[in-house]
Amino acid sequence: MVKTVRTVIATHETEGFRKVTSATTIGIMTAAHWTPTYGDPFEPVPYRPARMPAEESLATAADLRRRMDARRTVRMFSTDPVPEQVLVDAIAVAATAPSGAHQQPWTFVLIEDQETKQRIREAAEEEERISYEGRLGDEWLSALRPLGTDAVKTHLTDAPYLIVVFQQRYFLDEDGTKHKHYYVDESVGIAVGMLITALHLSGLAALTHTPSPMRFLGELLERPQNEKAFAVIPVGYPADDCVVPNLVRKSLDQVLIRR
Ligand code: IYR
Repeated sequence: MVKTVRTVIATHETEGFRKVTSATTIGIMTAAHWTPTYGDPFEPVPYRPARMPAEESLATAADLRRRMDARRTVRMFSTDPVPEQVLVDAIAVAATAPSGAHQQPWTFVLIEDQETKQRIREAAEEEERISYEGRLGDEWLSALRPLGTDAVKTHLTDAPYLIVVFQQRYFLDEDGTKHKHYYVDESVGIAVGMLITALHLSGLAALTHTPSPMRFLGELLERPQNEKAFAVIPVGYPADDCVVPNLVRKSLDQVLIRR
C-alpha cells in the first residue's frame, strides 16, 4: 500500500499569505512542494515518472474502460453505512485535479449528520417543486422525462453521505482584497469528474445532483461569500431494489473523431 504523509514544514507570512511549503512522502519519494501565490517565480522541478510498458498501458486502459462503462448514476440509495475513508480518499483524488493557475478553487463539504441531510432535502425539494411545476419549462421537462426524475429527493436523506462541492469564485485575502480565480467552472468540473470516477472504482455509487437554484446550500452550510455551490453528491450503495433508466451511451464513433 502506498502511504501518503503530508507535513507542513513552513508557512511564509510575508509576501505569500497562503503559501504553505510542505514535504510529501509518497512511498519512498520525498518532494518539497508549494502552492504558488501571485507573482511567484517559475520554479521548475524534475518530473520523471517511470514509463509504463505499452502492454501494461493497454491492459490498464482496457480494464478502466470496462469498469467505467459499468458506472451508473444512482438515485435510489441503501441506508447501509459505507467506510468513510473511501470518501475521504476519493475527495483527496478529486483535489489532485488540474486547475486554472493551480488555484485549486474547490471546497468539499462531507456530510454524515442526518439532521443536516434532512434540512438539505427539505430546502432542495422546495426549490425542485417550483422547478418541476413549471420553472424548468416544457422543453427541459421533456428532456428529463426519460430519466424519471421528480421533485422528491429521497437520495438526500437515504444516502449515508452527501458531498457538497463548492467552487471558490474568487479568493479573499486577509485584508479582504478580492483576487481572481481563473477557469473555475472547468477546474471544479474536472475535480467532480475525478471524484465520481474514484468513488465508482472504489465500489460506491453516486449521483451528481444539481438542485437549482443552490443558494440555500451556502447558507445552510455556512460557507463564505466567495463560495458558490456546484453540486450535491449523495454517496452510498445502491438500494436493493434500485432501478436506473434504460439508457445507452453514444458509441465511440459518435464521440471520437480522428483527423
Ligand atoms: N435539478 C433537477 C432537474 C434535473 C436537471 C437535469 I439537466 C438532470 O440531468 C436531472 C435533473 C433535479 O435534480 O431533479
